[in-house]
Amino acid sequence: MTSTTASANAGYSKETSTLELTGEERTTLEALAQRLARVEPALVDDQGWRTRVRRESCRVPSRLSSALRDFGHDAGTDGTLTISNLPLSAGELPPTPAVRDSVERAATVPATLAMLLGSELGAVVAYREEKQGALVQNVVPVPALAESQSNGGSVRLEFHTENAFHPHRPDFVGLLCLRPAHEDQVGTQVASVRRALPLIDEQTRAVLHEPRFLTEAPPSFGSNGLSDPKPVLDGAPEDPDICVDFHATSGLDEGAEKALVQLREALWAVRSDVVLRPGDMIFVDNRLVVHGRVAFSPRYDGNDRWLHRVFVHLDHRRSRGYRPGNGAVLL
Ligand SMILES: O=C(O)CCC(=O)C(=O)O
Ligand SMILES: [Fe+2]
Repeated sequence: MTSTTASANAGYSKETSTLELTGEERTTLEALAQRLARVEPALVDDQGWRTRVRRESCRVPSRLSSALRDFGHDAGTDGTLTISNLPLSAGELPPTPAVRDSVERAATVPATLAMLLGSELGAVVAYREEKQGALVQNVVPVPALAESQSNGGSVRLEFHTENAFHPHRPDFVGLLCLRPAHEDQVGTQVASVRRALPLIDEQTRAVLHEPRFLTEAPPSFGSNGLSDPKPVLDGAPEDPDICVDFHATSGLDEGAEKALVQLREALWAVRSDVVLRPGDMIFVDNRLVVHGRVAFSPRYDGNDRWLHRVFVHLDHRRSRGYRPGNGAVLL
């Protein structure tokens, strides 16, 4: 299902994409994922297994492959692609993990699906200092992290570009829902700079394009603090990329701080809440869209919200200097 929305005339695709698999497509994809999940050693982070998945990702149903290719070429006004009716059976899931740095190393059917879709879009990568460098990560509430600005938290998660401090941040972030939240309404929040830009005045846009902003790296990345000064908007003035983390980015001067406040207000005004249900996977273009999450109340009873997350790069070669041994894990 593809719906068309109005947008500023900046020459980019105006499509907002959602794709619901038919019963037949779901069955085809299920057979493919089940077959790959049995390929030895059936470990997501094993290079041989990943190569096999990448080679076979072209076998996903053709409408899905086309949607991913179109999205990778130009993510549209909203910069997201949501695929629904993926073959997941919530009944067969183990309890939701509730520990820090939880990851999925085994090639389960859901992990295989996340890898298949991510591989059809580009190169699935991870970061060594984050979630043990695992390619498929669990987004689950963790008691010790409840108040933190991390995906293990349950307070409101501020809008952010994923790994905004990193020179090779992901091009896309994929979130596959395995189990919904208790209230069934915890929303991932997304806001596209393509929608927000018309709400920002010319002068403020110019400030956002200047290298007057610092973004803090998490201590786990071995940083001694801050990035070099960078712009928050970059590229074509009428259709820029965005890179900002409203928890970690600050302006170097009062004008830059004010511009950040305006940017956040504009993004807030155009945000949408996406309530993921089991079998939904959203891909967010991390160059156009900031994401966050509303606050929620986990119970830590094994039935909490559970997502798998993958990161995708469009050009694997570009990050080679950050990938020891030419693997999939960046420093
Ligand atoms: O929980 C969510 O919906 C999003 C969390 C998040 O920002 C992430 O996992 O990168
Ligand atoms: Fe995130």
